[in-house]
Amino acid sequence: TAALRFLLGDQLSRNIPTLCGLDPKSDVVLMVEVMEEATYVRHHPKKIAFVFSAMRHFAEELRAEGITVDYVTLDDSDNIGSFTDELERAVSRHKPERIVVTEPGEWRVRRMMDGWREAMGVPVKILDDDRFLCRPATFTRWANGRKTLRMEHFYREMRRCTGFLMEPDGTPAGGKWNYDTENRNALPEDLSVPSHLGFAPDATTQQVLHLVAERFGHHFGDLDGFDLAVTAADAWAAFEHFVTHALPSFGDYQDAMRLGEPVLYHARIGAYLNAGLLDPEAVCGRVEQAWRDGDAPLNAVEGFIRQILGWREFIRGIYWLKMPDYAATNALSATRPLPEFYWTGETDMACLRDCVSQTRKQAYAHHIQRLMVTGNFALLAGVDPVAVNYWYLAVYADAYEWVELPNVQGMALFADGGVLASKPYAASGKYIDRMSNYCGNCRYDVRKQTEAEACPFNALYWHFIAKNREALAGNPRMAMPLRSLDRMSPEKVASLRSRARNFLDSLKYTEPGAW
Ligand code: FAD
Ligand code: DLZ
Ligand code: SF4
Repeated sequence: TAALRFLLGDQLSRNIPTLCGLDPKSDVVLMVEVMEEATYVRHHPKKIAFVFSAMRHFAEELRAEGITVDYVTLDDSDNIGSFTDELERAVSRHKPERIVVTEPGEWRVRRMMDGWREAMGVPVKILDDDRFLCRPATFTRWANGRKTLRMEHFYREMRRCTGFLMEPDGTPAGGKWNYDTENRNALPEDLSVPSHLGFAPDATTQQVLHLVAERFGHHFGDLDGFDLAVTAADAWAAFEHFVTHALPSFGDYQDAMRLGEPVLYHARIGAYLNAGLLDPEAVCGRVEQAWRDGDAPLNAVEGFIRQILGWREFIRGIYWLKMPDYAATNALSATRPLPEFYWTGETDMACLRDCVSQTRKQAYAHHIQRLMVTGNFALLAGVDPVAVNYWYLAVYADAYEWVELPNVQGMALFADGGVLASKPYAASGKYIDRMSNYCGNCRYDVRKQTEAEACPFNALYWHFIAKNREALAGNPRMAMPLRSLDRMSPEKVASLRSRARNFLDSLKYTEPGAW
């Protein structure tokens, strides 16, 4: 064998650098299902099934082109369970002249890869992952010398250099860079939401579902009802369905939540993008085309492109700029264990119950649910970032550390002290009530503050502001809540804080490692 081309489970793109210049006569593509990747956190069974099935389908597509794929399944009796061990075994099988890989998404795996250069006894070529629109080195150059790193500045640079939604004279389409002020509507009660395209499992997926049920059935999450796309063609069909049916209202209802409706006007393509089944540039191009064809308004299209060209790329840039120290930041000294209801869904708080239960069923929640319900609660309650990160990395089908960690550490928990966000996204029950119909279906009363039946988010919010007042005092964007706190009577503050403490004391908690 000339080149052994090692392809990871989130690199399922035909144009991945690993496969560039492949010679079917002399090269072998290696793909491995390994216990280490399936259990470094206890992933949701739907996520494992998605990755394995997408890997198997991708291998079949390569074989159909006449490429030799050496595919090691999880239940292969010789499988020794880790990337490094399986690569070593493959090297002794194929005796390649060189190994070719593309840099991985995670720091953890990057460290392994750096070790391969010595361990494998053959040259290892680690290629840049050019499926992203901004390379880590370019991001570092952009970041160097800036006092603060803000997505909005980065995003404008990205718009300029890619040309997405730009007029020929270099101005942004429609005259504004950002239409977010038009994107914060609550969902009218009588509005029926669009359907989303799901896919019945084929024979390959059914085999995988069987394997996953047997090996990982004890992980948090339901396996039944699996309907994710597992090929690039189906992922694109799901995305096209979104473009036709949901994109036109994506902007208007981006922040809305409704009981029992997990997806609303979102695309549900995170898992497809992150595994390589969809290409971010193609997705942005298709959405821009919908606007140029008059099929979707600019506020929706700009809002959607900003999520991918702006947020997704910015988040990845922060990850590689700040790792490995970033994972250990804890600016607000949060130490509480994770409440048990994150794993059981057993709570009287209707918002949290809905978000956890749909997460268990579908390995999915949309951004505002992740940020303003489960994330906000963890922030206000002062849950240890390590425990919160474990949960987010395990439960979502689109979770890989490069994108999960900055979103949790920086956006939801403010654990990085403001590297990523200019203020903590802390909110009382009022925000959840404005953006959802949860509160009307809840045992707690969102208008009450300190009574036993009062919405816990209200007291927790003021408890959080009071507890972290020193850490937040220098932040101009926190001046308003801090002033409101100062205007409250000491008795009011004391009763809010005691309500918060009593509520937190009444919860059950999980110890690390319990899941
Ligand atoms: P849509 O709302 O339809 O948006 C389209 C796409 O934009 C998404 O698929 C995603 O690729 C991109 N996008 C949107 N927001 C972000 C963001 N903040 N960061 C990066 N990309 C973004 N996203 C992940 O892909 N993996 C994660 O593990 C993950 N963990 C998160 C944890 C927390 C606490 C928060 C607040 C956000 C997290 N996100 C994560 C970002 C975002 O919530 C998801 O990308 C989104 O909900 C996926 O659903 P969708 O495809 O329907 O998104
Ligand atoms: C997420 C995942 C899982 C569950 N299993 C595998 C696997 O068995 N084999 C594989 O190649 N990749 C898997 N992945 C994706 C990897 O964890 C991912 O490639 C690394 O985290 C680098 O981002
Ligand atoms: Fe959530 Fe409070 Fe509303 Fe209940 S009342 S759904 S706990 S925000």
